[in-house]
Amino acid sequence: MNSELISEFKAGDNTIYHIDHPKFRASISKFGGHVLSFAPQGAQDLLWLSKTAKLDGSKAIRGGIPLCWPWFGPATGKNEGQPQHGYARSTFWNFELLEETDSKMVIKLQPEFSDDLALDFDLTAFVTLSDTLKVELHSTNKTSDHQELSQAIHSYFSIANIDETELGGLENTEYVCKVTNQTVSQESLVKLTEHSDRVYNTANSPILIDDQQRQIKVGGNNHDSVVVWNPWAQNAAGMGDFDDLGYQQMVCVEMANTQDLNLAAGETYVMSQTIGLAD
Ligand code: TA6
Repeated sequence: MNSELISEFKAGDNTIYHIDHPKFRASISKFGGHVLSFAPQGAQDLLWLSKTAKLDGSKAIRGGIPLCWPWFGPATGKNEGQPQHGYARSTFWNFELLEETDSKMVIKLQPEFSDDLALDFDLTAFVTLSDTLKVELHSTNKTSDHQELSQAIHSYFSIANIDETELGGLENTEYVCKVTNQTVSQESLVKLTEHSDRVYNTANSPILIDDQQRQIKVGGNNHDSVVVWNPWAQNAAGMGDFDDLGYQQMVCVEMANTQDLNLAAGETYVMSQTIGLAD
């Protein structure tokens, strides 16, 4: 990408682009098509990145915005035995700078999937950066039959302290707790106090992340679920790429499709997440 505002850095086999624009700062990895950091100018990073994340292309990057596609979670059915969360986050992507103005940048991203994967879908992503960040996934069913798609924009948000943080926008919904496999009603603000892995069956938007120091606004379009995750101490310590105390400064809020989304032959489906500081 050719811009005076973009500098390139190598990390092993990976290339990371750093952008310093009048409206924002960001970094994006070719490996995973993965936004690693994003901050409106004058603000602290909205995204959390593990201090022990692998950035060299050796494994999916822990933090920022991993893209879970063309399935979310464990591979099931005909995909059984393939990687959790699919292939998009562990593939190199090509970037094209579509637009650069004083107010924003638009980048088109396309994954270099191996033909051997014989995927049922094509994927193109668009990242629009200004004082907000929008990640948009365009999935096209390239087969001649209906195909099921699940996906998540699996964003790790940076917070001051999980013990001081509440999530708004999920009141009066239900979620499936993947820790206990129970369906639970969510009547008030979300406050996490232990390992939490929740799939809220809702298209609610925006979700507000309030850590008592700032509010991050997480909007979405065409999602049918909101996933909330914090591994907590024991699980964080058990992941080599998750710094042990990092769970105290992060929460995942993910726009996702987990409710049996089916695309007709040739159909394109667009799901997006937009993040920024609440006014
Ligand atoms: O989004 C929550 C989740 O599905 C959790 O179950 C947990 O597995 C998390 O994703 C991270 O998955 P990963 O494969 O990146 O370790």
